[in-house]
Amino acid sequence: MNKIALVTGATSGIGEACARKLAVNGYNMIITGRRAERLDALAQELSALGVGVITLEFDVRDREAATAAIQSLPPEWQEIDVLVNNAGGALGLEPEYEGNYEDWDTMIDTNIKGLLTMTRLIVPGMVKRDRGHVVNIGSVAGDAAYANGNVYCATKSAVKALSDGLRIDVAHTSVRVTNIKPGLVETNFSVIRFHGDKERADNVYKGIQPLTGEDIAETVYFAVSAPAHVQVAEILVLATHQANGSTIVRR
Ligand code: NDP
Ligand code: 8X3
Repeated sequence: MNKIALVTGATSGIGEACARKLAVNGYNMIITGRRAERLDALAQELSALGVGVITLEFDVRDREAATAAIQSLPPEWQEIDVLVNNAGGALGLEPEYEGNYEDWDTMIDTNIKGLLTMTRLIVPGMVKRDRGHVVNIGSVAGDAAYANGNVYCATKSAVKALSDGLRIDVAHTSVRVTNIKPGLVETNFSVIRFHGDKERADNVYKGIQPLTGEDIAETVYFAVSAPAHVQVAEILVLATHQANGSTIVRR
């Protein structure tokens, strides 16, 4: 059987592009997300490439659902080689002292606790098999806070800490851990951040050529396809006229 990759949040943006990139390169795919119809459409497309595909519809914030989903996999599909912890996002862009409690909870529960749940479910098998790769999708936002980014930036700092911590905890095995830290990537990210305000979302990418989900998938695959003795610990990928989370030159 080909190697198996599981991508969370494969229904859109970076996750969808990662699923395509891995499938094109022969991985059997487990694609997850909350929107079943989008998972089904992607499954059809990837199956046509000749790889096996399983869709799992669950919310990464729901530990019981995540556990049941992983346990529902046929035994040979539970031997996951690559876990891409991608599901996540931002909600709101306000001063910390004016933020919305619900938005905070959603970001913390998804970006930190959801990622941890998936790690806890899948990494024990990797450790046992002495083989595997965890790719966490962090962000430039985790390197330094930017104005009004507060809680989102904190969740991505947590992704960095959790990636670094996991790398230490599996260092006695051949399991590798990579934190990919994208800058501005044009996906559905900003539409969700601004609660559906498309015009405000479009403004985020005005005057600068943003990255695409495919650009990030390339970096994920670079890390995953490196020789077994090479552990790509982190990759920071920015748009060309972006210097960090705050400095973006629009022309
Ligand atoms: P999108 O909004 O396009 O995609 C987000 C994906 O996450 C969707 O597939 C969505 O699936 C999934 N998701 C969100 N919440 C949940 C949940 N509770 N349970 C399961 N799946 C969930 O955004 P991106 O592709 O841009 O974002 C992907 C990751 O990349 C995020 O972690 C984001 O923080 C990070 N990132 C994005 C950057 C950008 O500029 N776009 C830059 C740096 C990092 P569904 O709705 O079907 O559940
Ligand atoms: C997403 C990139 O700069 O909007 O993590 O936070 S940014």
